[in-house]
Amino acid sequence: MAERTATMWGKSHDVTVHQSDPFNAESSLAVLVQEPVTSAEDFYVRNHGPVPELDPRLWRLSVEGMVERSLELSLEDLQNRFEHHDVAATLQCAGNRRSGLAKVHDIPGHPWGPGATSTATWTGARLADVLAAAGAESGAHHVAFEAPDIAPEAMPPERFGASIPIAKALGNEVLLAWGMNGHPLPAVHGAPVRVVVPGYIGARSVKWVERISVQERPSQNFFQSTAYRLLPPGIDPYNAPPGDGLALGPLAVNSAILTPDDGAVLPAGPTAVTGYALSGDDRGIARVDISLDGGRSWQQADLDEPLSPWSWTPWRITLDLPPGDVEIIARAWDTSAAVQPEHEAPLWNPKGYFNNAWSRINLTTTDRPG
Ligand SMILES: Nc1nc2c(c(=O)[nH]1)N[C@H]1C(S)=C(S)[C@@H](COP(=O)(O)O)O[C@H]1N2
Ligand SMILES: [Mo]
Repeated sequence: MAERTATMWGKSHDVTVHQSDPFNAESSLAVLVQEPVTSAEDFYVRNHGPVPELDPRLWRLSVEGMVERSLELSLEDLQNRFEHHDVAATLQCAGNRRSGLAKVHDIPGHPWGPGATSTATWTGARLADVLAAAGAESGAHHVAFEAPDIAPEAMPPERFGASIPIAKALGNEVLLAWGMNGHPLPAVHGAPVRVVVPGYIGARSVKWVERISVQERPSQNFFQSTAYRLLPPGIDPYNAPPGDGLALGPLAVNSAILTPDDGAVLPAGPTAVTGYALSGDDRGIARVDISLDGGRSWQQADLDEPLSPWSWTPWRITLDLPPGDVEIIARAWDTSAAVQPEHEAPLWNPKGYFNNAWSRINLTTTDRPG
């Protein structure tokens, strides 16, 4: 069943399906490491409701609120009236690595590993250009997005929405994207047009966007006011009122070990270890440290040049693994000198967001042959 749904949405057999309906799937770690850009068939999917299958000829985008001129744009308008831009950007769900937090204490929601993240080259118009055409008024502080998919988890059920501060919305990196890796956006990723907000949690990159509103306050939508908020421990995540906790925006510095697999059995000796590192907003990755002795000593991984300031930094290192049980630890530093914290327990929060504790895998090595 899960396999069938994955194929239905154009996904490869390598993705891990967490839910068939709504469709939610995590990328394979071994596949993520192979290319700096993730193919559409291997890109993770996070849906809160059924995928709306929209006719691109009938789709319209309205731009309204605190603007001098409201706009109603067809896909042709968007493509003909505005310059086209390509941005390589990583999307990452705020729930990425939730499974690690759930081991500390129960958390409702999909037990995502480190594969709720992927990178694509997005093609579209700059949100800033569209806002300039509408003429945002002074006094506007937020830009809200709304899509037609109805999420049953909101009470009462509600369309998916989000907002970002206007300063972010005016950044050159924020796109209204119709293309993904040189192809039209697939339905499951938001066709005909989605917002791409690089450096922010994935939830702000609203798929199937059809309404943009320039406003004084953040969106009142469930996914801005109630979900995707970091709550203090001790709060019931099902009954927290709107406005509780802090609304998540820019991602925290994070990394993951992609290969070898956690739990692998392999020969001792020189072994290639690979992963990704990513930070929030316009912060880059400065360093990735690797430890084989629980964090007493560290060596530095080699960093690949990221495709853009908005995409992850793949890293690699060859480690001489001793025979026996081995734990490999990775931690990333970003360009603001923020570093991943050691433990998951102090990061625990009722909805399981922002697990950026040190990444760890445990291996068993067998004696070198001969
Ligand atoms: N309309 C709409 N947009 C959405 C969502 C959704 O459920 N509906 N999920 C969000 C979340 S939580 C994430 S992490 C990203 C995932 O994007 P992807 O499915 O293209 O990987 O889309 C975001 N945009
Ligand atoms: Mo997400």
